[in-house]
Amino acid sequence: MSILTNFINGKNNSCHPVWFMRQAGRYLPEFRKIRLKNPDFIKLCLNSELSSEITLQPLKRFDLDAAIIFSDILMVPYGLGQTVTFKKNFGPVLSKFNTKEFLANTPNNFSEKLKPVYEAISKTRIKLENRKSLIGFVGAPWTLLIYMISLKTSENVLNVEKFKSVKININNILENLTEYLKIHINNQIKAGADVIQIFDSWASLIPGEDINNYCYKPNLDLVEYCKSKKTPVICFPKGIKRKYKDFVEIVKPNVINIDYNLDPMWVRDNLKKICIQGGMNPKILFQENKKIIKEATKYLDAFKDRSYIFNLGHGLLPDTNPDKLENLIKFIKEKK
Ligand code: 1CP
Repeated sequence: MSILTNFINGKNNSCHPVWFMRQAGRYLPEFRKIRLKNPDFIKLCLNSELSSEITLQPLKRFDLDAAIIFSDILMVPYGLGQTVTFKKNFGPVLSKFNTKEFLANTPNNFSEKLKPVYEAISKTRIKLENRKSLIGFVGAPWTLLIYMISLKTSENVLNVEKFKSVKININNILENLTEYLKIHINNQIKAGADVIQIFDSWASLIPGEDINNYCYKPNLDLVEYCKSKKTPVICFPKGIKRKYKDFVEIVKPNVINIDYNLDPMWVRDNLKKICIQGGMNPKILFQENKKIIKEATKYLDAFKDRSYIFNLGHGLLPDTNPDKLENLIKFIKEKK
């Protein structure tokens, strides 16, 4: 078993494992070099040789305990037939999604379209040291829907008009999406992923009265699915504030990734008996090393008697200096 799975299962908790969301990406010059030659992001994700190479880039540089497969949560909408492009300085743009058609039909080439993702996982698993984890992931159904039917405005708030116009169908769409996500999770596990992370990056946009149906329920369904496959699962319901407590009690993932808006002391006292991951604001990495270490220590101290996986409260930002990350990783590793 890998360091991370052992740790999550409560074996050898004498150190804090370390990995970073978006550790494979734009802050690394070696990634930017590949990206420059591959302007189509989806095509790059479907190039199993290159996506495996990119996955391993951060592990060549740093003493990390896990790799996360270089892919994207939007590969699922792609697998379901949407075209996905990335507009510079704007973000993802998806073609129109016909929800009625989605509910009526079964796209049968879903796994086939995503095959290169699974091949990338298999290739990476072979090259990765045995004791290192390979993390597979999915976007939670609500977060995918946000992108699939443009449910948020460019100011990152819920598009209320749009939301009202589709509300009647949302439960059904989320349930349908969940079935495809299970297929995607299972394919990743079969290919060699030994941990799954579920990103609910836009859970904060769910109106209060709908949090159970749109967040807890679909996450629970996916968590139970991962558990049935004997694969540890990490949840990240970003931005739901103190509802993290209900989330943990209802969904019961193996690990909960906290975001940077949560006070680590509140987390320690309220999210009990669960392995915690992350928390530090990725913007801290723009400060000088001393300040970075001070902030990291805040998290290590808060969780010193707990199972704690070091990570951030959201993904690494593109302007992060890799040297500062290296310094931070060395510090965490020496703290053991
Ligand atoms: O070079 C580029 O322009 C592409 C930038 C990029 C990268 C490196 C995108 C576009 N996606 C990724 C990879 C990616 N995305 C990974 C790879 C593994 C790793 O973490 O190293 C993962 C796990 C994701 C997951 C993802 N994609 C999320 C969930 C996590 C989060 O950041 O909240 C979301 C919301 C997306 C959508 C997405 N993909 C890319 C963009 C620009 C966006 C929009 C949101 C954003 O700007 O972060």
